[in-house]
Amino acid sequence: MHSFHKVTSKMKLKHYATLASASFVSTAFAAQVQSLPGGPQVNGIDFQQPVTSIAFDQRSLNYMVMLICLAIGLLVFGAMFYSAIKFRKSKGAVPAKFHESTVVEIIWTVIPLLIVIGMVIPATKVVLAQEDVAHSFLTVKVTGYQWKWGYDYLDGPGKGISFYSTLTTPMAEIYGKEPKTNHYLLQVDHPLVVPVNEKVRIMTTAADVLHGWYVPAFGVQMDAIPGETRETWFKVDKPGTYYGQCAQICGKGHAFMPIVVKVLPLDQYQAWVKSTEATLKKNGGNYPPSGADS
Ligand SMILES: [Cu+2]
Repeated sequence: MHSFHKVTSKMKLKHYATLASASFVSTAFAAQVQSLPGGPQVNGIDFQQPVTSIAFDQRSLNYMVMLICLAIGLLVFGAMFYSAIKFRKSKGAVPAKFHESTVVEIIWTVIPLLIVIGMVIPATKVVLAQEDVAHSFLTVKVTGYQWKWGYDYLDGPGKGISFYSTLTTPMAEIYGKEPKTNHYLLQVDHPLVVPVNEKVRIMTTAADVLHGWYVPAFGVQMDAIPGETRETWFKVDKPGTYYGQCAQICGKGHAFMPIVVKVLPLDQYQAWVKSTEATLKKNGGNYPPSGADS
C-alpha cells in the first residue's frame, strides 16, 4: 500500500513536470506570434483597423456610445458618492420625506429617451448603409460548408469563377508539434479575390448548418443560413490581405474555416480573373489542390 502510494505520487510528479514543460513550450511558441496586418493584433483590445467606410463608422459609433456611457457612469456614481459622503447620518443629515414627484419622473424618463434617440439616429444611418447593395461592381455568393467556404462569382468581371476555400494550416502546428505562425488558422488554399475601391456585393447562404461570414476589418458579419440568402457589401480602401473567421458555432471544425480576402488593384484583379479562368478551364472547372495560387 505504502509503496503503491509512492509510485503514484512519483508518476504524478512526472506528469506535472510534463505539463509544466508543455506549457513552457507553448508560451515560448506564443511569444513568437506577431500582429497580423489585416487580421488580429497581439494584445489588441480595440476594433481591427477599418478599411471600409462602414467599418470606420461602426468604430466611431462604438467610441461615441462608450463616451456617453462613461459620462453617464461618472455623473451617476459621482452624484451617489457625493451624496453619501456629504449628507451622511454622522454629520447630522436628516432625510427629506417625500415621494412621487411628477417633475422628477418626467425628467428621468425624458433625458434617457433623448440620449437613446441621439444614439439611434446615427446607428440607423449606418445599418441602412450596410443594407444598400445597389450598383455593385461584383457579386459573389458565399456558401458556408462544414467546414470550408465556397465562393461563386455571380456577376461582374470574373462571372462564372467558382471554388472552395479550405484551411491550409499544417496539422503539426494545430497539435503543437511546430511553432504557430502569425497566420495560424488564418490561411487557406484559395482566398477570395476582389478589386480595391469597388463595391463588392456578398450573398451568403449555407449548405448544411448555420455559418457566419465575418471579416472585422470590413465591418462585415453576415450569417450564412441554409435555404436562405442574405446580402451585404463592402468597398475596401486599401489593397492587402484581410482575415476573418466563421462567426456561428457550426460544429467541430468551426475554428478551421477561416476567411482570407485578397484585395488587389483593378488591373491585377483582372489579370487574376484571366489566369483563374484559364486554370479552371484546364482543370474541368476544378481548382488544383492547395497552394497552387498562393
Ligand atoms: Cu462555420
